[in-house]
Amino acid sequence: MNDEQQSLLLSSSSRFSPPQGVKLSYGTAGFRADASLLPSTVYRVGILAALRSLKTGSIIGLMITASHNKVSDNGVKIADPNGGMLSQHWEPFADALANAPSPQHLLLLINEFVAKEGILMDGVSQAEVLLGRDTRPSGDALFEAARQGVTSVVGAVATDMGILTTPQLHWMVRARNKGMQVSEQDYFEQLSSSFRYLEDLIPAEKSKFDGLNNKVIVDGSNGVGGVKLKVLGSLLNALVIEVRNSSEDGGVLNDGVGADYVQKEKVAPHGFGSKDAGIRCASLDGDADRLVYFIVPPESSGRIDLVDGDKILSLFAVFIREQLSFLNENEGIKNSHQARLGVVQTAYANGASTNYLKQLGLEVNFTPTGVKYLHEKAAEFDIGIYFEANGHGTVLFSESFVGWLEARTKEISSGSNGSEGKKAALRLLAVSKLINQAVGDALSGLLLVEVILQYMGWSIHRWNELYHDLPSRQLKVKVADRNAVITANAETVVVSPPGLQEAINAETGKYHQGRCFVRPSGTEDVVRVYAEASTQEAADTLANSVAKLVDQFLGLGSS
Ligand code: G16
Repeated sequence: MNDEQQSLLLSSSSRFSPPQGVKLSYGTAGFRADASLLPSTVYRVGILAALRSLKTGSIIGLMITASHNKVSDNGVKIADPNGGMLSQHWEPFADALANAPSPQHLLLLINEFVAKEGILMDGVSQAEVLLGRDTRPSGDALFEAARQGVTSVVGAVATDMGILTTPQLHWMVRARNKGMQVSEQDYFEQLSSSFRYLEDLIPAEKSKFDGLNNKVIVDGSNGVGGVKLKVLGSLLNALVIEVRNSSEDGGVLNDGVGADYVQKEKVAPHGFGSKDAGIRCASLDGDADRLVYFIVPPESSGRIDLVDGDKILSLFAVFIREQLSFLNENEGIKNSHQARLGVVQTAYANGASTNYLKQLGLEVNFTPTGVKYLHEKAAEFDIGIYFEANGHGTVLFSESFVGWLEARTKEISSGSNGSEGKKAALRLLAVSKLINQAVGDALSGLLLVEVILQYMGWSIHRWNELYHDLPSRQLKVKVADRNAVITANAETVVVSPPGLQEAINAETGKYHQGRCFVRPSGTEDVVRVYAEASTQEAADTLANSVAKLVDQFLGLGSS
């Protein structure tokens, strides 16, 4: 690092002092904390993003959001060159940077890291970081911190992409690194045109898309997703998307609204009630990377029937499996290819969903919570579908399989245009363009759900009947140090503190179909408890008993 670079880093970092007495960690999805604690962290992540761009020779994304967290929180995460999450290999460096106590320590860390990674900070190499932020009021000031972080690396440029959903930024990073010049309009164009194309491929006799069925009402969590969904909806023909709780409506972000609230509490978000009975309803989270559906019953109890990420995964799996079988049955297609279809879930997946997927003959894999883990596993298949129960997920197509599909559609372009095999290949190709391949995206996920329901001629009730969820309950427990909980086996077993897992086992054993696990959250300062059992009462009691155990072993004495 030359003198000019050193003095630039020293002078800019002295403007962003780290908060005292706080240890920050990159966590499940980047750094998250009360926004007032974050300027120095966001500034330093700006430096990291610029270094990552120098190292990879590619464009990097930096998103300022705390997604489902309360509005006073904010956060920052990195999108890697392929649009996915930051390489886990760089997370320890991110942690060290965020917690460096002084500009001198920061400089030392950067010097060591660039030497180890062979990063050229010669002022000649160019770097570019795309910056996005959601609608949180703290976003503007943190954006400025990020911009100063990026530009304190000589040769690095920060490009303001404006207010975006998290998946839009990931999509743009991926597309830019594939050599495309992309704007937000291109994102909307790609999603809406693939959706319309898929609609055109629905056999006339299958579509029952009329009356109430052409409408979906979406809770935007008072965040960025609602506004973007309105734009997307205006580009569609038959589907009517009514958005409520958009950030323009004056409500508080994630407060009594949003996918996290709806999925965890299993109640209707603000603004929804028995008047909506019978209509498909959906909910996005604060930065629109999660999607769940729900049904409001006719009586106004506030309770809903939740159609969660597991059911979205199941719907996608049924559809894709059917298309693959058409492809394989089609005699016009040469070089028949047994595509490997795999699904990925976490321990939060309802046991009934896992049984259902296995009965379909699918390979079901489990990873720890966190899109970074699920995505990596799903990428091992020709088509990998991953979803967390909380509604975060997508479908990945391998490049070789997309190439194979493209070749097949050309091969059979003459003579058998209308064959189901060709249509299946065209449908799968359109799905690969509609669904966000970079990361889970509530907007593209919603369009895929909608077009598959049209294709199947299914109501949300029919979809919800694919299987019946086992009753479940999730709780949060405040503890002195959540990182004292260490888990193994995709977070299903506690290995520390000693004795806690045995106590959980003894409690779980009392319940028919009982299943329970605990894990430290990577986005909130809590330990999460998940319990499942044959009745709701039993699931609630099991969750409460285990929350008390967590409190006994680790707690503050107040579960
Ligand atoms: C993030 C991650 C998800 C994870 C969720 C909750 O979602 O991207 O993979 O499920 O946090 O994580 P935890 O239980 O560790 O707090 P989001 O939508 O908040 O970005």
